[in-house]
Amino acid sequence: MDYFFSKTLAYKNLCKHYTEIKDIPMRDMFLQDKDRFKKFSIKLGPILFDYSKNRITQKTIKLLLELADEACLKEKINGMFSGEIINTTEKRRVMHWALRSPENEQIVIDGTDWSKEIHSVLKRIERFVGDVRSGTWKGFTGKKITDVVNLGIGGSDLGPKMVVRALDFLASDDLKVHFVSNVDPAHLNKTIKHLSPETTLFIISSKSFTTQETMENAKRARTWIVEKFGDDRCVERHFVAISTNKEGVINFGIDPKNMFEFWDFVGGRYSLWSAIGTSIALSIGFDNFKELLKGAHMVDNHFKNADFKENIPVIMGLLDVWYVNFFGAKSIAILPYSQCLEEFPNHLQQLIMESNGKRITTDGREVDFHTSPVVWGRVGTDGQHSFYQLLHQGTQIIPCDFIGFVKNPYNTEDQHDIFMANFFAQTRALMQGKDEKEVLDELKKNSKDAQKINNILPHKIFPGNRPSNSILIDELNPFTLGALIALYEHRVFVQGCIWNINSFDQWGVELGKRLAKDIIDKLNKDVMCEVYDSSTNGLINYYNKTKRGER
Ligand code: G6Q
Repeated sequence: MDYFFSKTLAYKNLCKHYTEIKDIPMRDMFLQDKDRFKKFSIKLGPILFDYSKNRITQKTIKLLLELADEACLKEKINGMFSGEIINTTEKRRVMHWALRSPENEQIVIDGTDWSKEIHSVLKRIERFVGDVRSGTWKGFTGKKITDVVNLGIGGSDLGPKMVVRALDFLASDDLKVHFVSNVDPAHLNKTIKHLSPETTLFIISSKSFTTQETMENAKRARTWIVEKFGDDRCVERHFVAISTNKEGVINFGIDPKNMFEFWDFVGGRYSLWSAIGTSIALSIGFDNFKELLKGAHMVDNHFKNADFKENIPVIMGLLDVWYVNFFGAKSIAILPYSQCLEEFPNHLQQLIMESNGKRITTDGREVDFHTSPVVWGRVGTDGQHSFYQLLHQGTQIIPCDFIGFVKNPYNTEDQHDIFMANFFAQTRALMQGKDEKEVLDELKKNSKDAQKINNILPHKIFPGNRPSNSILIDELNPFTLGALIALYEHRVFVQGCIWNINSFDQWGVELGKRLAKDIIDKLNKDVMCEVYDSSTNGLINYYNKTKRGER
């Protein structure tokens, strides 16, 4: 199939449609159609997805769906769910969805029933989690584990950390879960400062078991533990590994019986559902972890089976394309109205940008259009007192996702109402804006001074017409969180299919990693470094000299 996004008929039609629609204010669209909310919202179990505050008409959706057809989106979805090797540059299947399939659903590929493999690891994790939480698993000196430290980075950190923080209200009081990712020694030091080696268990989470940051932290953690007990046998009681690399785990000195495996068809940023989620299960219990998987599975079924018009990830992904490629949006903001989802924007940054921040199509051509937007965000209402100014009156179009819950897990109803009133107010204010006449009327009520009014008038105008999605969920629990994450995963897939890029490799992180390995040999040397450009040489030489105490 010779598919190139910007050469499609649908692209042409959308360009034309964009010129028809670009100046129409959403406030007029709402006035003209009382059913707009009904027409542009989708309910999926406990999730309401309202996309009516977008710069779209029914024709826009029709044209975007034509684009999906031209991109063979349906076939591509089926391809992922039937285990095709769609990560072509790494020659891998993409099967994170399989990790959340129920035990009775067979997933047979090349003669292997992956459901069996996956559930057998899950059962081992269940036993392990039960043992640690109940105190059956003991540290080297026979004490119960009170602190778990997950050592991992990128996909082996961001997802589990986000979930653990989000569901903290379900966490056991007797077992604290910490995350150390950075190779900055401060990260590990600050974390273990108040911990006791006797009651601390480290989980080395690394798909490859070669990642510099994680391995350095793991080595240092090992020293901390071994020095305390003066006996190598303590490693067995204080370290477990999660990886696809059994040999690496054994070489580190961890008995494979203390290793939980996963597979190369699970990408790092899609791995929280695998053994990489062990820290989640330790924190909230295995039954709750299963609920997380169930929520994601519900969304997998929805994505696979729902008509595209009613398919939340499909609509989300197409709207991203609409704004990035036709309105020229450069970024999207993720705005959870939930303190519990504090880490959600960070997780999505990796999920979206590492997946689709690319410029070469799956058939090796360079794109002549933009791909992934920059993803950023922060919980409301903190963001309101920080960057919302730019969202309302800045010069860029920044589509926003508002995410909130009807019930607050901390049961403080009145305060939660105040919180959610802000959510609803912001989406309305962004859409509606405040035009010159409205501002003028308001100013005239308070002052008769025409000069003063004229001076302040332009500053008080809000152009409005700023798009947002609202995702309103009945309550935050493992099931709904699993579903929410999976919605975004599939949204990313939809974007990738339309742009025809491989959302599952990440070659862009390689160059810097390699260079760092090269540069480490140049540090702490007496000879001047001269092999790089003058800036890099200059920085290295300054660092070496200053470290030696020279000026
Ligand atoms: C995610 C990326 C990347 C990866 C980390 C950690 O999709 O591949 O963020 O998760 O580099 O890799 P390891 O798990 O192999 O240590």
